[in-house]
Amino acid sequence: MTNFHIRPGAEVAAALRAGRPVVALESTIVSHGLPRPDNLRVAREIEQAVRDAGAVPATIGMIGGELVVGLDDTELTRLATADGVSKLSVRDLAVAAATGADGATTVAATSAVAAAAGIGVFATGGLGGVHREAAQSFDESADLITLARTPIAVVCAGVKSILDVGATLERLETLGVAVVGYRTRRFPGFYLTDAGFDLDWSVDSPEQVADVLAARARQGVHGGGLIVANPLPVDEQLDPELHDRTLAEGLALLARDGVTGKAVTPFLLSHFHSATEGASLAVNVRIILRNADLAGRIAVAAARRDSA
Ligand code: PSU
Ligand code: MN
Repeated sequence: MTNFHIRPGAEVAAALRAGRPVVALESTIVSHGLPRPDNLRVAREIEQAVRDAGAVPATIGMIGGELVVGLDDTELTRLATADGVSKLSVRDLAVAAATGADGATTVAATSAVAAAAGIGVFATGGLGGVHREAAQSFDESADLITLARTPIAVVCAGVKSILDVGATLERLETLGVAVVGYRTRRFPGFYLTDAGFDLDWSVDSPEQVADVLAARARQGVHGGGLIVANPLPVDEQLDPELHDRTLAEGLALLARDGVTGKAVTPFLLSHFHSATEGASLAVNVRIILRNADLAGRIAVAAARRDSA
């Protein structure tokens, strides 16, 4: 069990004490996943989407070595605009804390910290996963192994389409991470509605997700995460042809520039944003806002169930 030293924001602390619905949000999409200056505006809109759904947003990040659950607007601005904000996965948290760093938490780090803070629902854009050619590079996001160990529901639009989606689904199965489609039996591909893979399970409502979470707790399945895959409607996805072309270019640039490790994901996302002249950014923002809304409604349903 983790024992993070966490500083909850005042509103989040009060909500958790009172059993009110809270949704965790990550900060890596803000500092590394979205281009400036849109990133700060979008970060605020994500929080507002959670509020509109009836829950309290808790954006998680590290400020001067302190893990904050529920960044205030000054802190959010700092992570969105300062230079030298590190991208923090779980393994980085102790080093960053000890050195007094500013850092943005990935899906992995956000999940681990949120669960330790007692938050059960988390919204993001797309999960990390197995990269293409991972058989040579061994590049698999720590998001997967962390979700195998962390009891949290993550609402996402599948995994980023820059990844090997089939291999990622296989790894999720091996790692014991449950995956349900939200009103679909096809796994979404982030920018694209459908990544080309079937899902075993589909749920129809926030209440049904809350039922799943309650059943897992009753069964004693405390270990792992639940992925709620929420696809974009077809008419809102990125043009698939533009998507495929941009991805091929991005992968070629990645190889040319020798980009590896944790720089891979931000590099490809940034290539998409510039090469599609903002089209992928608009889609990315829609994805996150829709996920924040659904996560908010799931948190409300779960809180209602707990207090019944
Ligand atoms: N999804 C997005 N934008 C992002 C990410 C996901 O739409 O920036 C981030 C998340 O924080 C995720 C991380 O955890 O990318 C995965 O990085 P890596 O592949 O290096 O593990
Ligand atoms: Mn990686």
